[in-house]
Amino acid sequence: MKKIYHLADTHIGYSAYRKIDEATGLNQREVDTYEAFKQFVDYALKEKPDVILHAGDLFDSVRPTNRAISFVLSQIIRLSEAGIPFVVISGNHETPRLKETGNVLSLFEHIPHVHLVYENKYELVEIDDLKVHAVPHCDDIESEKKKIRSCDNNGFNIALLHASVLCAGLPTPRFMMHDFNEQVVNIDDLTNFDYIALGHFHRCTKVREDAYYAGSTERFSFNEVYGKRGFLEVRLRQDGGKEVISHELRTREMVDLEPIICSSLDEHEIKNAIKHRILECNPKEKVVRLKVQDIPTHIYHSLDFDDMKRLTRSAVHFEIKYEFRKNNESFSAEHPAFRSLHTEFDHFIRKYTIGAQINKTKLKELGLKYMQEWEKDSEEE
Ligand SMILES: [Mn+2]
Repeated sequence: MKKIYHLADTHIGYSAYRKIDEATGLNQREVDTYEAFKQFVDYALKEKPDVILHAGDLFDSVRPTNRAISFVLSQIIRLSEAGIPFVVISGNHETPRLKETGNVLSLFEHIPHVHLVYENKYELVEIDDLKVHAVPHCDDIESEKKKIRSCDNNGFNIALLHASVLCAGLPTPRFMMHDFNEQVVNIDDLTNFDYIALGHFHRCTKVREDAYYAGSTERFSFNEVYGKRGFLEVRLRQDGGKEVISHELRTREMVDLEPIICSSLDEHEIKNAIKHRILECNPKEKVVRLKVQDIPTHIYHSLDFDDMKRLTRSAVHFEIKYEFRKNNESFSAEHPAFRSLHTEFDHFIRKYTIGAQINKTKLKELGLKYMQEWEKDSEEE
């Protein structure tokens, strides 16, 4: 029996939002991605798989920081010292557009038991009786993939790719990330493999009986809220039997709250709904998004941003996204006292004589500019 760990899309070096991890002084989300990868390595050292396959996007960018590189190095060395073979292909995130830039993965050459595939072409990596047919992100992934031939011998054959895949029954590429330089590859001709280990799509997915996306080890956007994060354990038996087990990693909670639709709510109800949603989700240590849809601008301007800031302070990130109601500038008698600051100011300038030398248009522009700056500041604080 062969025990293989398949992971992908660790995106080391990613960082987001403003929250700083107190222990390290580093961006909290950057630390989170480190933690997820370290958890995986800890697990591997304990369970000792025969091989680890990383299906690309080990790093988040072509030029990760020294800190990110040094972190990955320390983890790869732990695996190397334990004698666990580690195969990694370059994904679209770390592959440079220009070859002369050089690939960051090349730094890990010469570490025992580490196999790096980043040369823009198909390569075969052999580890005992296991053949890993590796296709990194490359300019012409379709033709590189065609070079793969499963060698029918006594050993095991695995294909390792980083792309959005197409296959029979899936007429359109369904595993797109919509990020830069994304490649699409058809896997219909990849038959007679014991397993196809895929990277790029961040949600753990069985594409075909023999082909899986491991998914990412952390969440990198609100599109990735759903589904567990972790890695796959693939057990291949000599008789051709196979078992795929998913292992979840502990990651930070990311929540996309049910949007508040303001259409049929009055000002009081809108304010209550926002407060209620915030308290209800218990934002402590979480990454949260709340959409407030169809909110009239004058109500938005009367929100208590200081109070909302206080209520969401314990979150790693709490994002409130406002979508404003259109055509709401015709204020009826319903809300005479709650016109927005903008409207009041505009009204003031038009109605009153402010002095013969004052350019009203200029004054209005300046006033609006300061109000916008102030609003922006109070949102950012
Ligand atoms: Mn990718």
